[in-house]
Amino acid sequence: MDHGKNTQEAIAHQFATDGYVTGLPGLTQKEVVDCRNRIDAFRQARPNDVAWAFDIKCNLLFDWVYRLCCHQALIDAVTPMTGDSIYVTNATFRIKHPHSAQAYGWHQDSARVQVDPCFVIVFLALSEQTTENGCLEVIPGSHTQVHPFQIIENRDGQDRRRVARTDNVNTSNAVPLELAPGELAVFSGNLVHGSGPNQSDNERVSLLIDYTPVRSKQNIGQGSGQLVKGHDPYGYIAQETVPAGNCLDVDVINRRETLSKWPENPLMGPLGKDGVISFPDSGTIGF
Ligand SMILES: O=C(O)CCC(=O)C(=O)O
Repeated sequence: MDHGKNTQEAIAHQFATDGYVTGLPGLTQKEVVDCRNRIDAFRQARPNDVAWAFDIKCNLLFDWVYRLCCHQALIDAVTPMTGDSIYVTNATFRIKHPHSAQAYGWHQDSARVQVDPCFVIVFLALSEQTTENGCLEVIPGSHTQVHPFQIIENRDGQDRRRVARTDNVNTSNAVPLELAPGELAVFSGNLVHGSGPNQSDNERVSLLIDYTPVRSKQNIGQGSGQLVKGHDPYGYIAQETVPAGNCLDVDVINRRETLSKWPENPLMGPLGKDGVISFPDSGTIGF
């Protein structure tokens, strides 16, 4: 995608005001089908590994996910907001089966660990996203501060980890982000967002990717990421490696080492008093 200067400025302006932009072009239909085939092949081959492998930082596990994160259309979509030098600091699949209760209550991804300037999230539609199938919903303009929140276990969404949920959200101006397969929404990591269950007969498939400017600092701990564009003269963010293949043992061990070395990130939150590091992991591959 080649945004003209005016279009880029308009996108950056809308993002600054509302905290999101939506309906941007992303993948071709062929690229969507290729991605869906890879998802299905993994699910068929390793059904017991899906829950942890498609969760936190799956860009460290799958070479094809890493390549998607580097896709020019995605990089072009975030650059007006991040600037020219960017890390990918997370990618997670969010797949809702037909008629599943899987849902994400209202939250800000940056609630527990704040990042300044905040990361920008690409929501990549890998299927149609509709109100009926539980598309992403956002609260325009809610990205200017961190709102009070509670920590809960979200068994209907992110199994095996604790998450933040925003208190008393005024949902009267919530906007559902309906998208066609391949399209993108881009939103601030500070934006209040969530989504309901899938009440349709079709699967809702999406990938969320966090893009963090190289100049960003966390208020707690140190972030880590893959430098996907430009240069990093600051060194605030630790360098992650690129996956070797399609969730090979070496990739699993690498992700485990990365999450153990830099455990405090917006998804995992601050370390508790006990200092125990906990994240969804294979459990079947020993060091
Ligand atoms: O996929 C969705 O609808 C929302 C997912 C989400 O907000 C999250 O994983 O933090």
